[in-house]
Amino acid sequence: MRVAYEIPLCTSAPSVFILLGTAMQRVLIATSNPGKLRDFAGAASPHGIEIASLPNFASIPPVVEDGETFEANARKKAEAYSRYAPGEIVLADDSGLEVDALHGAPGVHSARYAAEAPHLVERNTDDQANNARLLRELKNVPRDKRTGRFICVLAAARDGATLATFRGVAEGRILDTPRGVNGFGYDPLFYFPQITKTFAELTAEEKANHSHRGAAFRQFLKWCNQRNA
Ligand code: ITT
Repeated sequence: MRVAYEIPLCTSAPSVFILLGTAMQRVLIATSNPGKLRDFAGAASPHGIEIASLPNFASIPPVVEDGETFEANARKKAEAYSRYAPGEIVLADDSGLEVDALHGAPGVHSARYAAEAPHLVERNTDDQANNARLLRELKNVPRDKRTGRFICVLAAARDGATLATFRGVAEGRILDTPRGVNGFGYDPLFYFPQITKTFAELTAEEKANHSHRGAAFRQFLKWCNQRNA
């Protein structure tokens, strides 16, 4: 007989189960980006944790991401979406690429960088167009000046209130031609010197070991453990 009973991963999170002594835990993520879901799954799997999309996410009205910081947008998303899963801890991230030679752009506008006025539009532009704009903007910038970083701010909220936020950073360099077919967004242009590969040349599990999102997710897990200690 399989017996399932709940243990608190995060206080009162009812989606954590022990099945026949094997910890199987589930974390709810609110995102419209399948690439982010894959990244979270890659970060969670070594810990025996399952990532689940917020139920009926596609039918929930999207949050307008008009904050000036990653943190403001991450909190806004997590708070709004957590109202659709009463009593559950819901995670949402806001993330993007900051390029030094572009004074931090595309930054919080990373998902809409190909738009003429990225700060004025609400809809995301597609990854290829965003990458093409990035390459255009960096056309005359030499290799040693193409430094930048991915940033991910992950917010955990319950019933419309943020409980905590976690920030992860990955430092790298922007190539002048794409490399690799995995990942999403700017991954094919983001070269990570530590492993001499772009993020698009990594599996989801490998990316999680080095990425901004993996780092933020590990901080979330640590926070959960501390709350339960
Ligand atoms: P949700 O808001 O629904 O989660 P989104 O794609 O709109 O999905 P963001 O507003 O946080 O998410 O925008 C993040 C953008 O930054 C994303 O669309 C990519 O262009 C870029 N980005 C963030 N993390 C990335 C990563 O790990 N690899 C490549 N590009 C990334």
